[in-house]
Amino acid sequence: MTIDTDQALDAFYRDVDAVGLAPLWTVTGELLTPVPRPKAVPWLWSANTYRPLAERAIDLIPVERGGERRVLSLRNPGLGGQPYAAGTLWGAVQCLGKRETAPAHRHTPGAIRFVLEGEGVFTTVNGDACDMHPGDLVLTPGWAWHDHSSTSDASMLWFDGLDLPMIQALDGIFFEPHPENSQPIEGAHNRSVAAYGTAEGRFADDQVTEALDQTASPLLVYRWTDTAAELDRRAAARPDAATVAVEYANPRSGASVLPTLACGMRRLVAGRSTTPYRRSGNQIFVVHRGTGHSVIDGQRFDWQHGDMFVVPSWSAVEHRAEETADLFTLGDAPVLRALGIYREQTLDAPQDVTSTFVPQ
Ligand code: GTQ
Ligand code: FE2
Repeated sequence: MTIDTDQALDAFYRDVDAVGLAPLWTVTGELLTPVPRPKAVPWLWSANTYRPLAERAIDLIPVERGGERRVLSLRNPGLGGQPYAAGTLWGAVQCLGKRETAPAHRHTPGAIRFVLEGEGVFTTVNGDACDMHPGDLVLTPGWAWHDHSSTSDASMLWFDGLDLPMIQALDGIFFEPHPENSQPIEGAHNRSVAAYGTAEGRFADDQVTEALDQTASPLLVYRWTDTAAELDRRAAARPDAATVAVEYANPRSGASVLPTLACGMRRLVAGRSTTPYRRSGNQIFVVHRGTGHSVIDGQRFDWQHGDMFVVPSWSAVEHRAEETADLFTLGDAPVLRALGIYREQTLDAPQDVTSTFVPQ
């Protein structure tokens, strides 16, 4: 190219930039990648690390209006300091000390709780007080009033999953505090369990494939005892399987528990490796029971009860339990499915392990 053309090009790019335009052709390869390139990286937060910090937070930090919740969020180091576990998913540890109440509020992001340890807390969701026990899944759908109250002398820990970053990306965040610290409770506790707790269709296969349901499941609590019984049944029916899984389903429609979020539980038989796969959409895993490891994009992540790890979109993943394990999973696949862009792939061979993750 001649000097004239070089100068003309430089001037052109300056003029384009100066008026708030950007050329696509210089960034096409970064924008239209052959496969998803999530900024979030595979990562693990160990219970041994977060548990003592949660206990210190209980001693140091009151739960008050404004702050609203005593929550430590999973901050993925790939996301440049944003407090998100993955590009679309919020993951966190929430703790409540004895006899405390986290004030009532509502917001457009939907939330799910998976209980890690402790007893005596209930979450009130639009007037229905939902008792929480370890292994239970509790839903707080978008725009539902919710507050958490401890009735015991022990503290309690649970995992929070929200679609907050997704709703944030859509510029759809609305938030409102309730006029009272705790909302009124209507009738007996666990009304949604009384109405739907034994409903057909509250557990679906590995992944729900129904069309999007714009409403959340009317069943707000999925008890661990029921989930465990369902997994036992599935494992008994498939004695040769290395893994069985359920997805928690909306018993009314067969869709995912929330319009944006899918929750599941995967049981891993000790000493058997699962088939490696990739899926579009992000996933957070919470280890409910057992020990083992997962290989994510060639990196080995060892885990035990209470550990949480992220499998970003299109990362290759396979699992292996040392002791029979149950892994709770949270994912955004319902959104990709609703938009017709969901993809998955089974890989032919186990991954080569090239490194081992060292938890912080
Ligand atoms: O418990 O209401 O982890 O509003 C983040 C935002 C929990 C909650 C979180 C929330 C909550
Ligand atoms: Fe909330």
